[in-house]
Amino acid sequence: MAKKKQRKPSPPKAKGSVILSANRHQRTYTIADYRLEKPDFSLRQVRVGDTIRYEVKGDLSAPVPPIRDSKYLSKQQCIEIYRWMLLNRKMETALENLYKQGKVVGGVYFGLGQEACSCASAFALQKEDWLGPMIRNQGSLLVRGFSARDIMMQYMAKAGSPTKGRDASSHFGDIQTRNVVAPISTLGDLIPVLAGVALGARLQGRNIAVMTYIGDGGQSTGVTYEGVNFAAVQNLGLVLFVENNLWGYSTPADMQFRVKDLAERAIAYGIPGMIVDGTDACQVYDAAREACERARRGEGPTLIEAKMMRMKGHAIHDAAEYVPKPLFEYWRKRDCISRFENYLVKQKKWLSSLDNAALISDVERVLDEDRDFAVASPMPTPESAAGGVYCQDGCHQIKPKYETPKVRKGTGAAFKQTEAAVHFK
Ligand SMILES: Cc1ncc(C[n+]2csc(CCOP(=O)(O)OP(=O)(O)O)c2C)c(N)n1
Ligand SMILES: [Mg+2]
Repeated sequence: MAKKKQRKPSPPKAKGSVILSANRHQRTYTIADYRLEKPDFSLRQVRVGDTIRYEVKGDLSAPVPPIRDSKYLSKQQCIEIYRWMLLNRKMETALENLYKQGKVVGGVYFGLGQEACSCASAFALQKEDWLGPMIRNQGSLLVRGFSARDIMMQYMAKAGSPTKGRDASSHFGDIQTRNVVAPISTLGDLIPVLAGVALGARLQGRNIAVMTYIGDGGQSTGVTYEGVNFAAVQNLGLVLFVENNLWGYSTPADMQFRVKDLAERAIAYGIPGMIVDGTDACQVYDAAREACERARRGEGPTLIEAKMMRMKGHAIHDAAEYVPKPLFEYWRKRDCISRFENYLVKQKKWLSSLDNAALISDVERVLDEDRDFAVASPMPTPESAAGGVYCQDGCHQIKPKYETPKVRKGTGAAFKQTEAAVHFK
C-alpha cells in the first residue's frame, strides 16, 4: 500500500482580527486600539447593610488626552461634525426642558457624552448606505437628515412627526429616502435586521455599509451573537459600534462581561475588531470610515468598541444615584464637545473664537425656531389613528380592524362619555 504523503500543516490564514504568529501551538490575534489614553480603573459592588453601592478602584487623576488627528477629515469636515455634535446636545437639553414642561408624551433618552460617537460614525456613511440607530443615537439621525424639528415633534407625538404621532419616543426611521431603520427596543435585534439589509443589497448586486449600535449591556443578548455571526459568515457589510458607556441601566460594565475589552468579541466572530475613544470624534470617524470602506469592498463586518461614559441616567426618570461621583468628574473632563472645541479653536486654530461663537449662536437659532414650530404644531386627530405610519398618503389603504366605539344615546355609557368630554375640555 502506498504510504500516504504527510502534508505539511499550512500556516494559519489571516482571518478577521488577523493571526500573527504561525506557531502551531499558539495563535496571536490583534485588536487595533486607536486610543491615546487607556483608562485604568474598575468598579466593584459594595454591600453596606441592606444597601448596595459601587466603588471605583484605580487611577482617576490621569491628564485629559489630546484629540488624535484624523487621517481623513478635512478642516471643514471637522467643523461640520462639531456642529452636529452641538446640535445633538442642545436639542437634548431642549427636550429635557420640554419634558419638564409636560409637553413630551413618553420618556426621553439622552446621549450626553456620546455625541462624538453618534455624529462622527454616521458622518462616515454614504447616501446608499443604511443606518440603524439606537435610542441614544439622536446625533446619527441628525447627520442622516432628520431635523431637530422632526425629533422634537416625535417626542411630543405631534401630527407632523415622522410617525404622525403614533409613537411617542424614538421608534421612527425612513426607509424611503434616508435609509434609516427605526430603532428596535429589544436589544440586539437591529443587528440581524441590518445584516438583512446588507444581504438584500447584495442580492441586488451592490455592496453597501450598514451601520448599527449596541450597548455594553445589550451586546450580551443571544441575538447579537446570531446577527453578527450571520453577517460574518455571509461577509455582509455590517459596521457594528459597541457603545461601551460603562453602564447598562444600573449595571456597571465590569459586572456585565468578563473580557477586558468588548472588541475582543470580534475574535470569536472571526472579524476585525478595534477600539476607539468614543469621546474623540476623529478616532470614531476614522474607524467608521475604514469599516465602511471594507463593507463596500465586500470584505464583511467590523466590530468597533467605542469607550465612553453615559453622563446621565438610563432615561429622564433615572437620576443615576448609583454612579460614583468621581466617575462623572473623570469623564466630564473628557467631554467630547469641549475637547473638540478646544482642538478646533486653540490647537488647530481652524475656527476663530468669533466664528465659534457665531456657529454656536446659529445652532441655537435653528433649535429655537424648530422648538417653537414643534410646540405650536397640532396633535393628530383621533380619526387619523387608523392611517399608516410609513406609507405616503394614498399609497396604501390600511383598513382598520377596529372602529371608534359608537355610543347609543341615553345609555349610561353616553352619559359617562359626555362627562369625560366636559372634564377634559
Ligand atoms: C432584550 C432586552 N432585554 C432588556 C431590555 C431592557 N433594557 C432596555 S435598555 C437596557 C439597558 C441597556 O444597556 P446598554 O446596552 O449598555 O445600553 P445603554 O443604555 O447604556 O446605551 C435594558 C436592560 C430590552 N430592551 N431588551
Ligand atoms: Mg451601556
